[in-house]
Amino acid sequence: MKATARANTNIALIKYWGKRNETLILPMNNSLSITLDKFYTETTVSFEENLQEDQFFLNGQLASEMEIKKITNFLNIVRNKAGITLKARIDSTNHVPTAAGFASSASGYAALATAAAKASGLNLSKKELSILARQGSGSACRSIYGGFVEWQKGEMEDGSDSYAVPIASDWKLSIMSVMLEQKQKEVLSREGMKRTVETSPFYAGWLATIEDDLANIKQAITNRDFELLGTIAENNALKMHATTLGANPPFLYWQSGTIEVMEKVKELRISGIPAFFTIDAGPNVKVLCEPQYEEQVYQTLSQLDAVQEIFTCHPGSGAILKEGI
Ligand code: 2P0
Repeated sequence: MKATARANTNIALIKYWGKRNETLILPMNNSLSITLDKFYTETTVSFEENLQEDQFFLNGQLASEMEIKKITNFLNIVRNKAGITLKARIDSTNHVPTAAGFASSASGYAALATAAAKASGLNLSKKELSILARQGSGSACRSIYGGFVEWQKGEMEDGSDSYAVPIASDWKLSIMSVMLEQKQKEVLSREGMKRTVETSPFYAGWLATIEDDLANIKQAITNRDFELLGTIAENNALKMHATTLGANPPFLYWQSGTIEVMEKVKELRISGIPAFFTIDAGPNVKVLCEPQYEEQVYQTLSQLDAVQEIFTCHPGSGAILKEGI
């Protein structure tokens, strides 16, 4: 009863921001992401007879009690489904630079769901795996698939229609993760989105624009219209961050370096290089461009003092069980 899986991180172009059900992790809005090729989590799950409790080792270290509790809650969903009571040993390795601002919870829970389902004897479809991964961390449901992926929020109260679906496309965009010096501790995305839903008067405005953003960005993907894709993604990210300023207490994920990178991206556009930014729940900036401009974008952004490192990524594959299992 042992299995190993690998899942990549993803970056949202239309952001998931806000839950309508915190226990089942059901979102207020659809989101759309690209699964990346470079950063991933690899996880082995082994259900064993002689264990009294679940054990969770992250990067070779025994995880904190809080992390183990979260994992146990998640494994209880798997155990209930599989009709087993065995405790598990989990070994997880994050190949995600911790400060790069890529959510390792997305790759983490996508890999855990895939490995735990297999190890428990369940034979789940991709859709079922996406529903399962979602219950660990919302963005993880998108990492089950590769390339462009949409998380459909669904309408049902039990979450049975809230899962990710792949969007057929082999468009090879470049996603550059621009890493800045981490200055202060952020409001965790889970807390940040909750506070925004509950207190920000701008939240309704955010929700009102999602449908159009989604329709337009899907059109852009179909037509390989990079200008349109970038414009929608940049605008969507700015709207998400605007909601945080209206929250009570207010918060902002940006630092001065964040704005410097945003300005530089605009300068690149003025100089004729199509590049657009998106930002998640942290100060780092992800810059989108087409592969032929990668080098110029990299060189230009590297010159900024605030920039520590730039990781260039491309669309990658969905979660997989490792061979031999
Ligand atoms: C996203 N983020 O769509 C958005 C944009 C952050 C900003 O998904 O509470 O770690 O575990 O469901 O998935 C980060 O949120 O949150 C996230 P939970 P998650 O990528």
